[in-house]
Amino acid sequence: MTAQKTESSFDTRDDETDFDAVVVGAGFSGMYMLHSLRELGLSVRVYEKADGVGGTWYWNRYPGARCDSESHIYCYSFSDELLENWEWSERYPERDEILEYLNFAADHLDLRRDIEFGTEVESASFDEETGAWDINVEDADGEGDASSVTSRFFITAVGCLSEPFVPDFDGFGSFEGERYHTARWPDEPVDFDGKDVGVVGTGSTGIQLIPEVAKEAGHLTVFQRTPNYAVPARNRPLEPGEYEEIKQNYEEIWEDARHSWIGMPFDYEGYSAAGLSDEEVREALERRWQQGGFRFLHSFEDIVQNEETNQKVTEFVREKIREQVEDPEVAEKLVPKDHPYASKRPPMDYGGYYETFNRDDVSLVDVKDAPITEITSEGVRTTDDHYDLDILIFATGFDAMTGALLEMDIRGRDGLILEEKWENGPRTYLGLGVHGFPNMFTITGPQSPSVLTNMPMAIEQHVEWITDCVERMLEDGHRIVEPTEEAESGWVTQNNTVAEGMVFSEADSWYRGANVPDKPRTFMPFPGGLETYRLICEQVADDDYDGFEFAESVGSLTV
Ligand code: NA7
Repeated sequence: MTAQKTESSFDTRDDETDFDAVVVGAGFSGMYMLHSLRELGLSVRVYEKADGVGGTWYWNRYPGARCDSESHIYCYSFSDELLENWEWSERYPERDEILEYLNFAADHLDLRRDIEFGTEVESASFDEETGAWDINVEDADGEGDASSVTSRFFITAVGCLSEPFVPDFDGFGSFEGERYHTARWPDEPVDFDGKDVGVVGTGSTGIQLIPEVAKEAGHLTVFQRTPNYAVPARNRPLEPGEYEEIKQNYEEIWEDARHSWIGMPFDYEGYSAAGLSDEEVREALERRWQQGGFRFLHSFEDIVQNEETNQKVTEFVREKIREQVEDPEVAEKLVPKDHPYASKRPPMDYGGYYETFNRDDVSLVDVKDAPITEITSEGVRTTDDHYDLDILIFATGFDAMTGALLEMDIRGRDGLILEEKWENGPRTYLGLGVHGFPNMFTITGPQSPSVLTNMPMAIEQHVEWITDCVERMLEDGHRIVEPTEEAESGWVTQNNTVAEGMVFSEADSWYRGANVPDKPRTFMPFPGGLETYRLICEQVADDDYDGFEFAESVGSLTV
């Protein structure tokens, strides 16, 4: 691997570093970060573990994989050219189409020349003497030589759901059939025809996958620990002319999305269900249920803050689940009772998820009552029974938000190890930077809105904020930027306090690190909404980057 520094229009002072910025990851965020910094005149190198762009959408190629954000808002808004030259085919974009879109964007913006594919960042450490990051990279397949480069800025664009989580079941490796994790699905189609298939996990992924597998499998056994509240997505092809109309209104659509709660330009049915009659609530919810997808979450504005509203919505969804399942016993197993609606990430139903359990060739096994004790050579054993399987699929999610960051050995000033600093949970300022780690930015990092939003909106806001900050540094001749400890502590406290008052604290979710044993329990995304967050970030920048310290060298930081 060779490092080449291209000419920068700014005096970056240290022609000694190989790059002005190293970005880790070539999904939505890494691609836009590369483009933005290059526009600024910086030399940028992106390292990407996969053999192509796409991030999440490169890896998640399981049957039924689709984005829950509507396609017309699941794309970059920053480039009119990209918007004009692309057309989505369905209301929700299917995985292959998103990957095609990202490849189109990479070509259009001529990004590939600065991306090194099949290359994994192993470690990154900040060198106080040079004021630069030393970054060690390796071929992702473990073959080939390791090498290292230096860079002034180290920017993580690793995504929030990138590190697959597989429970540590006894006998895990002994299964002699085919075994898959949804986020590491093979390129070639898996043949389910006539096979006994088992799926562990009924989160958003399982709910997308299960109806698809059921169509082909000889018999499907679903191992469910916690039932979920799936709302119909109501996917459909976009009508002729529909996309043209969207294009004409894009300015307004983006404006609404940017200044919204979750990065989606949808109106609410009403402010609160509290105080409304049961009939009024029901009518409002029914309208939203028919619209489907995240529009349902927009039924009432206080849905995650107000217990009364939330209870009404929760009850409504429970009833809807019961209506779709013929066998009342199965229906009761599918109705969540231990957490309220939206306390976990609300999944979407694309293919008749609940009706799938009306099929004779699908069975539901409750592994909360009778947990999985072992994976055997022939299938899955629970405390109650053994299930013979030809194919076993883990739809068991991710070590979310921190997993991919901590996969790298990141060390800041004084050899501070990020994993040790985050021993009791992530600590960031605005989810953008970490005290002790100068010139490091974390796109959609913990304690930013990220997974609670339509991701491209959160990503664009972060990339643009980082770009402005870097530009300001270059203009003013600053070499180092780092959040202060005080600002970081304040932000962590604010994040936790806001979350405590919301419905999120009532579920053991991956938002809180609860799905991974021994992971610290702390609410990781910023729960206050994208618009509030955006205003805070703008205010910070307007106040001379309040909470960040700029310096000419590490030695002149006051920390
Ligand atoms: P999730 O939402 O974390 O779902 C994982 C599922 O796997 C969930 O049903 C878990 O049950 C189940 N699971 C995990 N460990 C076990 C064990 N040990 N036994 C049985 N079942 C288990 O991941 P997804 O991939 O579906 O979705 C992640 C996000 O990707 C999604 O929210 C979107 O934002 C996109 P549990 O609920 O923990 O009882």
